[in-house]
Amino acid sequence: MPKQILKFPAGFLWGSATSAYQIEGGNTNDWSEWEKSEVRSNKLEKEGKNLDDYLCGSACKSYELFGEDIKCLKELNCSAYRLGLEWSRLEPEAGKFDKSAIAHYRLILKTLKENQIKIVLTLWHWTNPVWLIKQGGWENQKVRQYFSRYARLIVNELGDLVDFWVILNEPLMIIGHGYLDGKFPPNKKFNPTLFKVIYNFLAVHKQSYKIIHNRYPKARVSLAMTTGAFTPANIYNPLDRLMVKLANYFRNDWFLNRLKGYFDYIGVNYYHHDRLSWRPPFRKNLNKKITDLGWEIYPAGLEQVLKNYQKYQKPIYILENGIADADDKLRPDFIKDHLFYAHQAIKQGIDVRGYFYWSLLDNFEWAEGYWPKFGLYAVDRKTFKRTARPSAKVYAEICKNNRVVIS
Ligand code: IFM
Repeated sequence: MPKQILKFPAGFLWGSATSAYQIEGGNTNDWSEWEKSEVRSNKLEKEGKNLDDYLCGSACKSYELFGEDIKCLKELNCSAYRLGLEWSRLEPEAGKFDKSAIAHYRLILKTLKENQIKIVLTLWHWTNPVWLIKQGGWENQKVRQYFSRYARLIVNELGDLVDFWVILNEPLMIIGHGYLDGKFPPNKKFNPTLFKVIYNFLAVHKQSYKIIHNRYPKARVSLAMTTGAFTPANIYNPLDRLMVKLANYFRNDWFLNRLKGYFDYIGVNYYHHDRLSWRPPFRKNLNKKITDLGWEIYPAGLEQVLKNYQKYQKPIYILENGIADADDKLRPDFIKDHLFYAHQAIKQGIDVRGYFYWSLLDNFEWAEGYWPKFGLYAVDRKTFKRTARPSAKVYAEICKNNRVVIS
């Protein structure tokens, strides 16, 4: 292939993404409690796993070491950072907010601003205060009232520093893993309460959208969608093609359609591609190239997802895209190849305005623990020292020059 230089539009945001629980350390919430539960430890023991690798514990100590993280962002020439707040830290008891936690988050956000880094702030990225879980968590309608109280606090205390809001991160992942396959807390399998949870997610999103907009009418508010690209296993088979239509609708559109009028941009998280067949086992991936987690690498799927979202006529930000690749052998091309397809979308007039690599640091990958390495920076689990991987240099060049060189 001849060398290509892909210029991105002026003002395109280049960033990296993290979430509070996965990097902060020292949190107590539904996840930390589940990680320590007997059921969980027995299962891990049976599988011969080292329990410590599956306890979030100190994570990357980013609550204290946020200055180090900002140094990494500067080294990467990032113009934006997507980070999250930990609800359980801010409201450790129902209705009682921790002033020092608010002040601490304010300090983090102010330091980002002083470093000319735009802030994309996530209010909820899967973890919940224990007091909420004791009342039924997201299955209880009261979550609507509780989340509004939390959202109001954030708007009042931190809202002046936020550039982009993400109310909920990938709510449908919690439906899939929390209520269908049981991999994530509350570990329910094929449980019909998932419908209550979905409707509470929708209501919470709408309410929070209004709360933010009442105070900041020009705010840019959305959610991060867990998207998927689907292709038929046999393009000539109408049933395979029907499967693709259904999968695309339920994964990418159904939830968003219900929020029309309540998002100012679309937040895209893209990791997954599936070749679908109407016959069990339904998924027939070729898996020519896979990540350490076994996920098929399919950069063209990003263009497909972006094209699908054009119909909403809103700016699109790719809020997560990344790879578990401990050897860092695949990551440089992974990033460039995905950006190639993002650029293809832009060339066709799709309004893509930013890209955030997941993740800045190796962090706690939920039920998988610490072994998957998504970071542009490796984190030493004893000293917490951050070390740039070679791919960090590749990404830093892209961010600095606002272009990708494909050779
Ligand atoms: O680590 C997660 C993140 O919390 C949500 N999106 C997918 C990432 C990789 O699995």
